[in-house]
Amino acid sequence: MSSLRKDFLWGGAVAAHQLEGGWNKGGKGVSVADVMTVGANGVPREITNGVLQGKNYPNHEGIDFYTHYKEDIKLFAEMGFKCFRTSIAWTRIFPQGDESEPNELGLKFYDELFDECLKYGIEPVITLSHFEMPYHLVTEYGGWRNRKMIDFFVRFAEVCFTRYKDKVKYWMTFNEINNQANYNEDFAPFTNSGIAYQPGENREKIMYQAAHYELVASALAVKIGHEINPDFQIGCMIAMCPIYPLSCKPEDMMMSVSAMHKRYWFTDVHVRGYYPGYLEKYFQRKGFNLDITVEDKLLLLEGCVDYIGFSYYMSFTTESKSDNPQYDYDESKDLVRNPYVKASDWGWQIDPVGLRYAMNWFYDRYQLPLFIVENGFGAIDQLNSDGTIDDDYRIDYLKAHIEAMKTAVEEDGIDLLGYTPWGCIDLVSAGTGEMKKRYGFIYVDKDNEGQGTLKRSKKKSFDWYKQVIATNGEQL
Ligand code: BGP
Repeated sequence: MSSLRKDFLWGGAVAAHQLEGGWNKGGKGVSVADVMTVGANGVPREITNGVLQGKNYPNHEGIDFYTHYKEDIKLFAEMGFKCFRTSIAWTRIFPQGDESEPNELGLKFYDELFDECLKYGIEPVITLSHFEMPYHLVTEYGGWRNRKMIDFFVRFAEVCFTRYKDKVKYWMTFNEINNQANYNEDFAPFTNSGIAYQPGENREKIMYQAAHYELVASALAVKIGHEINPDFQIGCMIAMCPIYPLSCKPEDMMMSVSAMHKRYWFTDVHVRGYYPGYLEKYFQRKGFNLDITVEDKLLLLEGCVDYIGFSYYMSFTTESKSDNPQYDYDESKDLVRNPYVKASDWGWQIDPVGLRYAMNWFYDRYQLPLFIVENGFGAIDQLNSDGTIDDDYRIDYLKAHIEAMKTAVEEDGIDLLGYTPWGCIDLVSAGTGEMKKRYGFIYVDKDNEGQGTLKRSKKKSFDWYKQVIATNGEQL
């Protein structure tokens, strides 16, 4: 007998801008993702000035899910998916972001997509904002550094909730909202917040302000969503990389506590509806006078999330430094290599035990149902001479993580809604913009230069995952 719920939501996860393609079809506007270059060979991705330069933008075609979605969902159904996590491209619904009326063609696309899922009994699990805000909102308003964004986002959320209220039950507001905690990296904050930092600006303060507006927008969306359909389950989406102390030295332990605060305070606000004391003290210490009104605070309390969606790929490790007595953790310089775990080709530390740890951390702190909405192994797949792919490394990674997840349910009593491995079909990488970092059970014939037939084929992991779902996780 499986320890997992009978209605456990096995499935897979993707995001609109990483697979749909059709970047200018059906009245779609230009999103932030549409103007980001490829970051091959460790070169960071860049936001251009919006001048579009052909093949520098692999997501423009993606894997053309926009026209292949029926074929792809049929393959997901064959694996036995109970749910499918994707996002709604904001720019399909509001091409510029600030229009008063939505784009009917965009709305229709998702109607058809969700109907196609439901035809097979696959429940759509929907992220509203997954790294793809309208580019116009960046150039015209400065992205989330501007309070006006709250209205634009909430309007978008309301239109989606109203239109799909009978087709979608599980929602998430902002993908990996806490990735911007690393404000020194241009990529992460930009995609989450649409902020292009100017030289000499206090990035940290801007990040906290932008995050506050996002959290208010999220809370307002949750509140409105529950009014539109009380059965909605609306969650947050947190990028969870637990941050261990490098040693049992008390100072290292404190550094880890502080690092967890810095990276996961977003969850405190989403779940509890108010700012944690440690962050208020931090703002005071730093002299950050943020625009946080009494009305905002009330809204935060009224829009607490129903569950915690999170991604888990790896764990981090940190250590204390003698010149940092207040443990002011900065993600861009305070991470160290964990000597006990191996890493992927992209340096992501592989740590299945960390998933169990993370689940316990969330559940002890919040007692809300959890949903693992991303987990997976990005690798360069090699084709055999007959075109097949033996991705045993992917199976090994997923198997170890599913085992850890099951232990957390079985032995630690954690309430887990589902598991949707990332990139269930090959797609464009968010971190690099490339095709070669693949996660899928389904291979898509397209290379880094954008060449290929887009033909879909099953990898070895396809049948493996099918059997995992069929046995509700018993046969791994
Ligand atoms: C998460 C994002 C996804 C996805 C995944 C893998 O951070 O939510 O969009 O891309 O990571 O990352 P990458 O594509 O860089 O391998």
